[in-house]
Parts: sequence; C-alpha cells; structure tokens
Amino acid sequence: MTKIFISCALPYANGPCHLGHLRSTYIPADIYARYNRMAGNEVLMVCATDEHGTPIAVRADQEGKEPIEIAKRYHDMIARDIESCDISLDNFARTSDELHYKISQDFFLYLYNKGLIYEEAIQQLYCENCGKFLPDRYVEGICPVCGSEARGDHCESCGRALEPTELLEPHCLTCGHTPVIRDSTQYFFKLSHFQDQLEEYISTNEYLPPNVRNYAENWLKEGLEDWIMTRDMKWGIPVPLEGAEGKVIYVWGEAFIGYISSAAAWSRRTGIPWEDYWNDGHIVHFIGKDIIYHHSLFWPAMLLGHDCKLPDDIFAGEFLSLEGRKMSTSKNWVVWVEDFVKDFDSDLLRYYLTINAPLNKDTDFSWDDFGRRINDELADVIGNFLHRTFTFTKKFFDGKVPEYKDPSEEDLEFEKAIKELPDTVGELISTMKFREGLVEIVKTAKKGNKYFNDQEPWKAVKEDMQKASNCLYLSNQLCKALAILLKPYIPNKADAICDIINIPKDNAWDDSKEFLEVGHEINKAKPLFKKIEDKVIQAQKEKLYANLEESETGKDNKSDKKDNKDKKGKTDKNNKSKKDNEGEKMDLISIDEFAKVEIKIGKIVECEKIEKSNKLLKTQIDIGDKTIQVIAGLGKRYAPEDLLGKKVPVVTNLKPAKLMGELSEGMIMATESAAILTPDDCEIGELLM
Ligand code: B3M
Ligand code: ZN
Repeated sequence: MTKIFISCALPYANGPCHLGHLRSTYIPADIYARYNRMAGNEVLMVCATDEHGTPIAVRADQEGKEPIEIAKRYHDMIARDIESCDISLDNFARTSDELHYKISQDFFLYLYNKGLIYEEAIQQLYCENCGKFLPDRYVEGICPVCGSEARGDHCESCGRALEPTELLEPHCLTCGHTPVIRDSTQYFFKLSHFQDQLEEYISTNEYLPPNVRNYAENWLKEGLEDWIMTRDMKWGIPVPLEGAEGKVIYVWGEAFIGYISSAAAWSRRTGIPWEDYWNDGHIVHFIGKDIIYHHSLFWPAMLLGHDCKLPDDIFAGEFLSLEGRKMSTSKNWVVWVEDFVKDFDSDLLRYYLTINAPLNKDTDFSWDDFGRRINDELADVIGNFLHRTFTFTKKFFDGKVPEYKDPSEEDLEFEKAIKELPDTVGELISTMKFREGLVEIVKTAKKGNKYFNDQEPWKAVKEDMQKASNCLYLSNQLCKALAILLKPYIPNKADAICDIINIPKDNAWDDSKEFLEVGHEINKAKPLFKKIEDKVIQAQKEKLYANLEESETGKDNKSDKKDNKDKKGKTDKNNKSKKDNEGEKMDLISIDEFAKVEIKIGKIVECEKIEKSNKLLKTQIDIGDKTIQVIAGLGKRYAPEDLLGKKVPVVTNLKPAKLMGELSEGMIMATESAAILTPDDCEIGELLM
C-alpha cells in the first residue's frame, strides 16, 4: 500500500469553471485518485481557490466591493462546479483561510532567515493621483515587443510576460493618469542559487513527462534569475517582517503553499497527519501546461530552500480549444461547467474529455464530435452491450447468471479478454495513460458485442441451450468488470451499473477479476446511456455562436455577468472580427489574407543592445533590395554578436512602429520562446511563399 499526495492546480477565484479546467486538471486528477483508492493505495487529494493577486483586487475595485467578497463568490461557484463533476477532493480550501496565511508567512520567514530571500530597491510604477504603486494589472499600456495594448504583467497579443516598467505609454487602470517611477524595496527569492539542484532534479526524475521536462530544461538553459516575491498592495498575505508594511507576498509566492495548507486543514479535520503523505508518499501535481515553469522550477526551489521533499511527478494537461478556436472568457467563447451539467450528465463530459485525446496533446471540444462519441461509443458500444446482456438474462434466465460448461474456443478467447482487462487498464491509469485505459475498455465492450452477435443466443436458446448459457454467463462477467473498471472514469454510471448487477458500489479494483457466481440474481435493466439527438447538439451550437455574437455587439451577456472582465480596448478587435465572421468563427484565414504578409529572408548586418531594455535589440537587416531597421525582443536569449551575420525570415510589410523611441520597420520571425529560425539554405531577399 502506497500513500499518494495528489494536488490539483488552484483555480483563481475570479471566474467559474469551464471545460478547459476540467480537461487539463480536475478530471485526470480524479481518475488517478479514484483508481488508486480502488487499488488499495491511501490517497490524499487536495485543492483550494487561489484568491490573491491583482486580477481579483482590480475586479473588486471595479465593482466597488472588497476582494474577499469577489473571492467568496467565485470560490462558491468553483466548489459547486467541481462537485457537480464528482471530483472527489478530500479537501477544498481557500488561500484566504487563516491557516494558509500562517503557513505561508512561516514559509516566507524560514526562507528569509536562511538568507534565501533578500531585499533590493527597484523601480516601480507609482500613481501619484491614487497614491499607490501599480503592480501587474493595475497598469495598462503598449507592449514594447509587439505594439499592442497590454497589461502590466502580460501582453495578450504576443504572449510575452512583461514588467510594468517596460510598458510604453503606461496609464493607471483606476484613474488613467500616467504613473511615475519610484524606488521601492522588494523581496527577492534566490532562485538562481538553485540552478544546479534543479538541473539535477529535472534530469534525474524518472516520472516527469516529456512536456514538463522539455519546458523546464529550456528554461534552465537560459539560466535562472531571482524571483521577486512581494508586491506593494493591500490585498494579499502581509510580508511578515518589520519595515515591510504595505507589502504582500506575491501570489505565486504563496499559492503553492495552498497544497500544503489545504492538506493541513484536512489533518485538523480528520486527525490524520498529512505529512506522512508528503514525506513517505508519492507526490503528484496535476496542472495545466501554462504553469509548468512555476511548478517545475519555482516551487521545487522553494521546497529545496525549505528542506522539503520535492514532488515526484508533475502532470501537465495541454490545452482545450472550442469548436476549432481558442477559448476566451471575455468573448464568451466558452462552455461553462454550470451550463453543461444543466443539460447533460457530467459523466458524459468526463467520458468525452478523456477519450477525446491524450492529455499531452492539445485538443478541441466540438459539439458534433461530442454527440458522435457519446452516441457511437457510450450508447452503441458500452450501453448496448450492457443492455442486451441484462434484458436477455432477465428474459431467458430468470434474471440469474446461467451456468458455464464445456466452453468453446470463442468462449475461452472472450473469457481471456475479460480476465486481462483489469490489469491492462490499471497499468495504463497508474502510468497516467487515462485515455488509453478507457480505449481498452471500449474495445473490450466492442469485442463483447461481436461475441454476443456471433453466439446468437436468441437462436441458441432454441437449439443449443448450453451455448446460450455460456454466452450469457460470460457477458454478465464482462458487465461486472465494466461496472468496476468504469468507476474512475464515469462514477455515476458505474454505480448505476452496479445497481443493476446487484453488487455493492464500493469495490476494490481487483474485485473486477472475480466472476459472479452462477445463480447470482441481477436487477431489472434500465437504459443507461441515452442517445443525444441531433437537434440537441444543434441547439448547443446555436447557443454558443449566439453568445459570441452578443459579446461582439457588446450587449449584456452571460460572460459579463459571470466573468465581468474589463472589456476596455476589446471593442476594436471585436468589430474587426465581426466583419469576417466566418473566418473568425473557425480561426481560419483565407489564402488571400495570408498572402498579404510579406516574408523575406534577411541577413542581420548590425545588431546592438538598446539601453534600458533587457530584451530589445536594434538590428539592421539586409533584405536584398534594401536594409531595414528592426527592433526585436530577442535580447534575453541572444547577445548581439550571436545574431550578427545570421539569416532570418523577416516580415517586411508591417506598418513601421516606434519601440523605446526607435523605429522598427519589420519583424524577425521567432518562436514563442524567442528562438530565431535559421534558414541557412536560402538566398538573401528571397520571398517566402
Ligand atoms: N492559480 C491558476 C493558473 O495559473 C493558478 C494556479 C496556481 S497553482 C499553485 O492556471
Ligand atoms: Zn491612478
């Protein structure tokens, strides 16, 4: 028996749950937890709402409420959503809980006293009109990399993480004034100190999946910089040091501790020490892929600093899009859990989001595909097999499991398939291959249907009773195995199957290997999986597109009510997308639109750093017929001399823009992580088609 500590990433308490949260984190964590409990392991699965940070504080300001009221509202919604999908958390806490404050402050102090947190005066934006510093999202301006409107901590258009002081034309979100720069003392965590230990951890940890390892290794290659651990604001956990009044711990400096404080709250309630699960157990963090950096580097470093055991596994679910385009809560391009479970059984969602694609791949939720899979797989394969077995048993065998004698080759082969299934599925789930496990179950049910068809028990009852009897004996055995093996995936339906088979619901995994005895009586069959009609799917699609249209025309809509995000600056974009509604819906562009972008091979002939920026480089690029100046955000990754003489693809027909006062006449094409592409075999000035 192993102890297993499972955590789910803490959802921010600034919106309810949508399908993306479930797919990347909660459903996989729950399958893993339920399986392990059934397999006899001791599981502690915890989560909490992440209630600090500027988005919640900013929203509170906008609504004229206290941040804690906002957090409470969404905590309650999230708790309801998680419960409605039967995510079997042992504890669901809040980072605004007193216990969390205490543990987080102690943690901070421990690191501080060990010299791992130090003070340094840095420049911060300050609004003289509001009389406060403007961390993160309290300020908006122009992204220095791509020139779009951006928030203080992040540019949505190009995806870059930003420092508020990097913004061009910054203005205070609350009052619109231009902030000034002021010195402020902040606390930094010596992340750089852990470079070697983290390299060792990432390269030797056998459990880490490739996506997590790759991301972490790339960041490690760039070299770790110290992390700022504090903010000048009111909402948050006060820095527990003298002279640090008005400062709180940065939300990412305490959110992880929610795993521990939620477990500690569970211990208070149950009297069982959570530490046994952490220290002697297998620790798994389930997260979305956008927070791999934080979990693979920052959190392990904090734990190393605190002399704690590191997580054994970090499992990162990739993203879910919706009908072929990126989900967006501000555009209401989203399916809320609350709405889904009003119309469908949550097990259908658990089924679909699991079978749809392996978790290490991005995938799409499409209503048509959802309807198709539920109908073709759950209803036609699993539902049909169960139903025909139960009704036939009732009708011809008085509802009792019949005798099994002189098995035929086919019987023996089918019996073998049933007996192998529990170990196959168990092995797949325990190695995080949730989809593959479910696929095995569906495949075996398919085999069951074929076996049933081939045996033709409806004929055999008249001609060869033993043949019919063997067929129904084995079919009932598979039904029983399904009732147990489906439990981690679709717990409600699994329980309903147990009811019909007339067995208890709290089965151990290996109970699925024990055959029902001859003569065991089953209950009356009930339809378990109804087919979803086309018109129901159509209605869902219409609702989704109607939401989008509403949000684009700026009418009051659900997302406003549910997720009252700041819409400033969105109007232009929305109008643009309305003109080309079809293209926007699918996130596709026409070849003509693509052809508008002129990309040429250029050669970097001059390159220098821009003073005052740690990212921007000023380059002169020979594009054949002329040389243009391009300001590129590549400076974190490359020194000027690395780029000199390199050939790169350049967008040459961008409207010129000024970045940090310098003219930029094009864009060097690079990846998200600012890696350049090197087309060595191309000629300078060559056009890309
Ligand atoms: N609250 C949510 C996110 O970035 C963030 C996770 C914290 S986990 C410690 O997806
Ligand atoms: Zn202001």
